Amino acid sequence: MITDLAASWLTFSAPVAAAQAAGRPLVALESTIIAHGMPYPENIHTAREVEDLIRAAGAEPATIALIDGRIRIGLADEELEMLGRSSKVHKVSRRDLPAVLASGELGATTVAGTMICAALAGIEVFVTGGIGGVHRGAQKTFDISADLQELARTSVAVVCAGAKSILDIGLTLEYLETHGVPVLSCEQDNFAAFYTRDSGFRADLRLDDAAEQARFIRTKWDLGLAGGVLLSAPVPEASAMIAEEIDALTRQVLGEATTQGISGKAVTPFVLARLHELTGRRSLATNIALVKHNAEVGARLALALARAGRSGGTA
Ligand code: PSU
Ligand code: MN
Repeated sequence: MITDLAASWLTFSAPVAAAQAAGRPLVALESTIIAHGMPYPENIHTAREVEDLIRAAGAEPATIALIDGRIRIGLADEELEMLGRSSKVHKVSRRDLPAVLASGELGATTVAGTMICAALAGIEVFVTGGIGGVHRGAQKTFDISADLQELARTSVAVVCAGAKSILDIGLTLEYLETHGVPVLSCEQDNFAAFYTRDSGFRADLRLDDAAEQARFIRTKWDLGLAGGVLLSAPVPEASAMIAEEIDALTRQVLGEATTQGISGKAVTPFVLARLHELTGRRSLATNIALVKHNAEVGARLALALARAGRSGGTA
């Protein structure tokens, strides 16, 4: 349950507040993908297109960021623009939230950061591109995204196109299993691989229909099993990259990161930017396509959850 004290840090945009008051379904969106995941101006265009897709599907988008010492739920166009243009935006995960809020500086929320804020705001569905995960070589570096811990503890359904293939997907799924995070898939049996459709690993359960997904999620939370649910949707076929190509480039770029001493929270933005560069922006086009597709899947899920009611047995 959200405390009044926590709620006092939130500011809702007028459209989000109106949708919430009317009981219309909401879909949370992250801002790290805008500030650190894509170059300007594609980041802003994509953010707007994703919001429009969610509205067209009958839900209200709520892009989340930290601005002027407030957790902002729903952003105005100028604020999206500011996040997309500024080079001084913090990447905010669980660890960073208090410091960036207290400083009043600009913060873009990661999957973990956005899940925390969405849960505080009472939003059940969150759409992203790909989640963070266990990095390749984590046996040595201990680099495991805080996104995974957040999925274990915070009750938000996260729609993603799998985990970025820059990660160790097998270990990421092991970690999620250990922490009791259900991994659902739609449109295919296997967990998606971000730039490509097939990670080679099966999801726990395939549920294509949004009503079925909603019933699963309600059941989990009705039982008091706190924590997230991951829903994997593959990038549309026409926009997918060729696995061999992206894998080879990924290995190259991860090598560059090591040589240049890039570590911690800088790794993911570095790798994404280098891949965009090396593929002549084809990886960027794929990234945009998969986020837009996730927005449609997430909006359908938010509608189904709203139809199923907040709690109480069968849908
Ligand atoms: N997915 C994208 N682009 C991104 C990210 C995910 O398509 O930029 C971001 C998310 O915000 C995710 C973060 O939470 O990368 C993971 O960073 P790290 O590996 O440092 O935890
Ligand atoms: Mn990391």
